Amino acid sequence: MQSQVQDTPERRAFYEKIDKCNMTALWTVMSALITPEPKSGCVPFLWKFSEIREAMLEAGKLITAKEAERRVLILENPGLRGQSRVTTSLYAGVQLVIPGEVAPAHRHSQSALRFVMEGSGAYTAVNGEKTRMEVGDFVITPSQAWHDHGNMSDKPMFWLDGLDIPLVQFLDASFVEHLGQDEQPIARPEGDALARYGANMMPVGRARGGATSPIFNYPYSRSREALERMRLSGEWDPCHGLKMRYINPETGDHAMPTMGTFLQLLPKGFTSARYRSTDATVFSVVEGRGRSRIGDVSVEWGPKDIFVAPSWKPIVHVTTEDAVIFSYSDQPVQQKLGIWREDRGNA
Ligand code: 1HN
Repeated sequence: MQSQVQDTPERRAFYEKIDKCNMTALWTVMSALITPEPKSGCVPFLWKFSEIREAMLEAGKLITAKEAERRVLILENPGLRGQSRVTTSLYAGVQLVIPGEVAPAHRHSQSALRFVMEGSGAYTAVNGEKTRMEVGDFVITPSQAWHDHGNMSDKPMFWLDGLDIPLVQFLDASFVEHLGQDEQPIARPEGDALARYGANMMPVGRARGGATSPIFNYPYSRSREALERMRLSGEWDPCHGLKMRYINPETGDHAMPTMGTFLQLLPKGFTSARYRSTDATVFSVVEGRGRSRIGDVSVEWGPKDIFVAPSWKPIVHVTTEDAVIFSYSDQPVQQKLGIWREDRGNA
């Protein structure tokens, strides 16, 4: 590290003088601005689903989804408390929709992802189309898309919400509107988007070309089947096992412009090669058990647990069962800015 610039009475007097003019000498802060490696308040942490679930059911007795607008408990990184952040750039929360409830229609500039943890058959409507959700489904609400949720099933539904809130906040680009009715008008039959864009084909005609994938529900049944097929080849990545990136079928780019989303299979008894990257990542376990060493912290995980790895902290996963893990990060943003870095060691 660069040595600290010497303080002298003359210099200190100068700093105080320019301070009154809203100026600061770069040489007094430079080493904090450009660090040799990422330096983050974000720390590794794991939330047990059993604890989340219990708190959520208690919240369910305290407030309706309608009054709350969204009944969500925010997962706050212990190193970033009070900021509604799970990582420096991203938000995570767990949402509960009880049978018979609706979360009213609104839209905002923040993009949102849902990853279903428990329940079956609750729906979300996005841009005039409804989709019923099952465990492991990855569902997208693009920036400025109207969305409302409802649960016509007979069981509570829990899902993980991932949003780019801190990123949008940083850019001072937040807008929200309320539709003024619980449910948005439905204009397309259920399954329309997946039929148009989810069959390795796309409609011929006027180009759509949005920043977000036109598919807004990537069903777990399909993604899981792909992973199971792939394992037959036995081609495991030393760092990631079998890791798939959700894509926008129109472009091959990430499914969402601000959040990269992934699903990976790690077989029983797998120890991953040490890996680090500059995109702090939120992991949501679907199946299986194991533990992960993140920097010098160890977390033990099972189904539905959620854990977070900060930027550039080395990660090693060890499984005791076949495991399937969903994850998201700000990787697409960093890649577009040309600053994303990964370190696979020698793997
Ligand atoms: C939001 O719109 C949802 O639509 C969930 O389900 C969580 C957190 C902050 C701001 C908006 C949703 C949210 C949110």
